[in-house]
Amino acid sequence: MKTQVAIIGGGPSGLLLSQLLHRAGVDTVVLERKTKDYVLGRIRAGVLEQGFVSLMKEAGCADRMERDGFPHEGTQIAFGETAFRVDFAALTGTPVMVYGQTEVTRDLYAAREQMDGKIEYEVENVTIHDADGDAPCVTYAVHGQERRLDCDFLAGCDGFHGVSRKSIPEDVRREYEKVYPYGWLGVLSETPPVDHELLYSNSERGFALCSMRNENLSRYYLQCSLDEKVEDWSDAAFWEELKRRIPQQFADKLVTGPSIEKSIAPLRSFVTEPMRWGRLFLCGDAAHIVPPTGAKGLNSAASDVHYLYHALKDFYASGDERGIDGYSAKALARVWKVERFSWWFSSLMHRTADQSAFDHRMQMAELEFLASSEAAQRAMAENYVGLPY
Ligand code: FAS
Ligand code: PHB
Repeated sequence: MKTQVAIIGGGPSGLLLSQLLHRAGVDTVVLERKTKDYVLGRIRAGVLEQGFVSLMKEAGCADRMERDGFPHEGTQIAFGETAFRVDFAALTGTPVMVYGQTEVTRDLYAAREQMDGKIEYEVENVTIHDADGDAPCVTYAVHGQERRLDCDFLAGCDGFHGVSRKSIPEDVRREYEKVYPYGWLGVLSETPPVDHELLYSNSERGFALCSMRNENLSRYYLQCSLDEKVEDWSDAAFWEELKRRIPQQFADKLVTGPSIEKSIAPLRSFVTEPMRWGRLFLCGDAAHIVPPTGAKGLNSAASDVHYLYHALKDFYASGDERGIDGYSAKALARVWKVERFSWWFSSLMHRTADQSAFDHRMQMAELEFLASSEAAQRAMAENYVGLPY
């Protein structure tokens, strides 16, 4: 089989890139390791930057998001019993969109199917060949049947555990990593959100986040230690701890109920450079990971897709290679700013066992400054709503 762009990974990055390129007349094939239902079963991001919303509109996939999504013009931040609001609309003129990654992925799959986009599921043994040559290809198997896909370019959209990044020779790759000494225990419950906006809370017992998917579907997170297991946490224990980590005014109105999903995610910051090797381009989690505190994982995948889509569209339209030659540097310039914000916000909101009394005072002073300074809140808001592409 032959295509113009072989896309490895059928998560949000791969699907969005495939949809955008298809609408621009560029042929793609998406190779996905899992089934569609498995991919849709993942509970992940919940907050989209305006840039992502615009990209979904450009891809012709934003109708349901615009109908069912919730524009949020601010967020609440709490430390101890103090809570304050960062007003995105007043400080930046831009809201964010609360709409789950699961729904984004559902919309993208629906759009691909509507355009008869080529997606191969349950692929195995995906191997990239000749990425640094002129005739790259991918070999793989489906239900034991060996296949080969010849292509002009390869997009590695296969996430942190995929094969694309590792296909770049170790002596070419430079990797940067910070592993955080805590994880996030997440719960999804069919209960009304505790407030109409998100609440990020730094308490002496640890971080908590109150988020949502819709008026009767709430998403909550608690900072947890890396040796904890989901089975260590009953629903009752989770709700009890959450109430102790948010200001009383919110705890008093928290509506609890049975969890319909419960999981623990480790937190890391990670970047690989370069994001291009020959005809292979890395996108999204295949190239970089952020702690979810700043809601940037999915959103930085979107900016990579934006850059790569325009680069490949220009190449096929006019042979212009400036976009593909500049892709890695351009994507990484934004990635590193997103990494900084995600690291900063995580460091500000989480407590660690090795935190000295001085470190704690610094954290409290930074929160007091953020609570009282419009300039500090504007800087935070500019990063949270999304830096320009
Ligand atoms: P993805 O990992 O989503 O998709 C990669 C796809 O490639 C997967 O479908 C995988 O099955 C497939 N694949 C892997 N190896 C393959 C192979 N060899 N061959 C073919 N296919 C292969 N971000 C936020 O903004 N907020 C959050 O709260 C948040 N929570 C998260 C929780 C968890 C547990 C994780 C892991 C991530 C979370 N993220 C969050 C980040 C997440 O949303 C990612 O940024 C987003 O999924 C990135 O999308 P992709 O780059 O498409 O990678
Ligand atoms: C979520 O709703 O899953 C979510 C929202 C904001 C974050 C992280 C996760 O910063």
